[in-house]
Amino acid sequence: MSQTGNTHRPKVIVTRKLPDSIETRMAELFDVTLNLKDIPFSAEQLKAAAAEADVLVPTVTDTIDEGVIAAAGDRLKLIANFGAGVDHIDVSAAQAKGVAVTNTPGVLTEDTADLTMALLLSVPRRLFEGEKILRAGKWTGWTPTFLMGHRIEGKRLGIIGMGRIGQAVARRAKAFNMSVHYHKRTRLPAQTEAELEATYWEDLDQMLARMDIVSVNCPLTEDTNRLLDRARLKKLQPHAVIINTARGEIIDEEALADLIEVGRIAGAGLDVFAEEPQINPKLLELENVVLLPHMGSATIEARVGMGEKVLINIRAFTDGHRPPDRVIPG
Ligand code: 8YV
Repeated sequence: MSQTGNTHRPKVIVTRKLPDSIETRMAELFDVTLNLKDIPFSAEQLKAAAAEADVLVPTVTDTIDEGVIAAAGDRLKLIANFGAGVDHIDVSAAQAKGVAVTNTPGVLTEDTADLTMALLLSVPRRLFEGEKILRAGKWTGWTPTFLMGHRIEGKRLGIIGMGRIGQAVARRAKAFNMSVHYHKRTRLPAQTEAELEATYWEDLDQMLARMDIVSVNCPLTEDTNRLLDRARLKKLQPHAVIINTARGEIIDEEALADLIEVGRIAGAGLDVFAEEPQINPKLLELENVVLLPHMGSATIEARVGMGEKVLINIRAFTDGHRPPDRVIPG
């Protein structure tokens, strides 16, 4: 690897293969160890990396728990996560050990909102059912009643979590003439609410009972873990569809599959799962469920943007400044 001769280059360990342009810049700036083969680290490898690095760059596939943080020597000062969600990192344990955590918000907002809309359109319009039939050579031609789904326009969309991504979904939904509703811990400023033409529900159960489509766009925290448990899912109307591009753990997947199977919920579009990459087998059996492999931010633009954010956070931090995307324990 080429070196510029700077003697104070921080030791940075990256756990997964990142876009080439980001890796190249990392090599120019830092004493970096890349994972070009992209084989995920074991818990032991993570501990070893934490002990050896000044800066660790993990992703959603690395569990940075108390054990990993405890294994860090005095050297580790920053965990610069490649991704917005930090539910896989014990941020409190890091803070207690004097290790800062940063993430990459903002650069994946629009892409994740696009994917949310893609699922939101796919389930009611039965896109993947049609695709499957056609590819299987089972399409016998147009008929007046074949694959009838449901109209999107005029439907009520309930967004759970109205942060950056939730609001980007709301803007898109507005363009589709949907009626936007939301639930969030803290209500949006009146002006933002007015711009989005969004109706606030302080009580999630009340909102769920009234929606045609529900989109999960909140981070995974202790409070949102299994937020949509069996009892809550039962509040949905039988024609309702649920979309999740946030984190699988927010929904009780077993209950979701059961309720879809018996027709108590109409369908689901899921990009995230509680036990990735394992998928609950019951979900795989269901026709009216669209399942995607956690690809909300999978655009070249977003992934390069995320990498650039990681670079900026590391550079700011190691230059003695406050990194722009510091995560404070919630
Ligand atoms: C990322 C995500 O691809 O940023 C997030 O929180 O869920 C994904 O879009 C992943 O986290 C990368 O670590």
